[in-house]
Amino acid sequence: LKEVLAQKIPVWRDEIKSFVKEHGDKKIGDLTIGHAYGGMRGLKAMVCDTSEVPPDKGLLIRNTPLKELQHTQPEEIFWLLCAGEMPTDEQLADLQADLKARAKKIPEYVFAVIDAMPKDSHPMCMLDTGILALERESEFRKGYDAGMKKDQYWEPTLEDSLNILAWEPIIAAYVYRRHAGKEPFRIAPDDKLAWGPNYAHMMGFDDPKFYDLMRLYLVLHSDHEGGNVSAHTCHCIGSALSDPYYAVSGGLNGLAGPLHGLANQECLGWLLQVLEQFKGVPSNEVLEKFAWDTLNSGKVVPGYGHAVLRITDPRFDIFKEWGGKNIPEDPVYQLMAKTFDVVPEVLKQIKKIKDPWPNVDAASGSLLYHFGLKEFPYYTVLFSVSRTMGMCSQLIMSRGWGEAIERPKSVTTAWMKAQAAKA
Ligand code: HAX
Repeated sequence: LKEVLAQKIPVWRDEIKSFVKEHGDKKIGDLTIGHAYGGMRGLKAMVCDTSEVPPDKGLLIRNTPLKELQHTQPEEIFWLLCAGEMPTDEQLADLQADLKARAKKIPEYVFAVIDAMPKDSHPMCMLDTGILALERESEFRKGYDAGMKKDQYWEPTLEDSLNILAWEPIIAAYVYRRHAGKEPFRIAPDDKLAWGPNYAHMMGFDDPKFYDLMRLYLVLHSDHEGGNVSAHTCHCIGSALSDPYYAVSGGLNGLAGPLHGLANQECLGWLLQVLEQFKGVPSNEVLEKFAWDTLNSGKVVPGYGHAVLRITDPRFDIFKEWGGKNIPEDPVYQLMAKTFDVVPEVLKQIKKIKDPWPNVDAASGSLLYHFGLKEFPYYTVLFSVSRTMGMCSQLIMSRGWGEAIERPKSVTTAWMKAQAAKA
């Protein structure tokens, strides 16, 4: 991968430099007071080449629709995100062997750091802390301290990223078993397994169907362009040349929010509450009333709506299809599928909601639950392991083309009011 990037990055860097030199003063949008107070929604103010999310299509990874990538391995996706093309079989095998070799070198102190935390700390907090603790290993920081040149920044960023990707499933599996009180907390990796199934194995699962679900899960959550909270946070931290351990840990802290990655935990909770209250899958009418009750109590219906998408999230479709093929009789799966028939019709009646359709988090939990992964505070950790591929590839790209430190200008409400009066 490093050899491929060493060919491509200088070309991309020159292309971007001369593009910005020639066109840097051209306008690409208008900024309003609404943007500044409204979470900068839709504002085109950053660049991400690894993936994009057209509102009417959903995720494209390097221009390829996700549905065309659903049978791949996550390692292939990481390669695609970084290099812009799929690896050959030989390249994939090389990357997989590299990750396995790195996994063997995980520093032991990370487990002691996690052990110092209460067992009921949130699994996301344990994961983020573990990654941050490993910052001592950063090759980027060592290179920077030794005076590395700017056009070399991407190389140790790649090195750190590969170490994080090799170590994170081990830490995440440890967090799972420790949080759930499943001894032994550590299960040794199986060298015969690829990255995704190996993660499942270290968590203590050995069902081939679950291996395939884990593969799919890691593919589907890998990236979602640059402006979402986790990617943007990681990017912002990285732009200060903080190394990938700082940046990825920070990005994952953002993923831990209920409006972002934690929605999968919330969504499964919502489905289970329905099942318990109505002693099974209720009728459409009952489900509709339950959705209204949720909304009327001031809560969001988790798993529905999106800041960018205006269609059913293709990631939801892919998961739903997988469930239909593999676990069609499961009651939580059936309820999840039924909710899809009912909830959008309810949300469409609320004018302010721009997207009434399900996002990825509406489906994933029900599938995990079927296979006995019932500790739903853990679900966002799975999301994190996958999303680290996106965050790391975005960091490698940014360091590759020498992106500047982020520093938008903030203004006061008094300034805004004066501006409004002038306008
Ligand atoms: N239930 C109830 N109300 C909702 C809603 C939902 N599912 N989706 C949006 N709304 C509300 C918003 O809360 C907002 O209300 P206020 O103006 O009173 O604050 C209004 O509708 C307009 O929101 P929007 O413009 O349609 O959506 P936003 O871009 O502001 O927010 C969210 C997008 C994903 C945060 C939002 O749809 C939501 O809270 N959904 C439920 C939580 C969820 O599923 N999050 C996961 C999203 C995918 C993801 O990032 N995964 O990691």
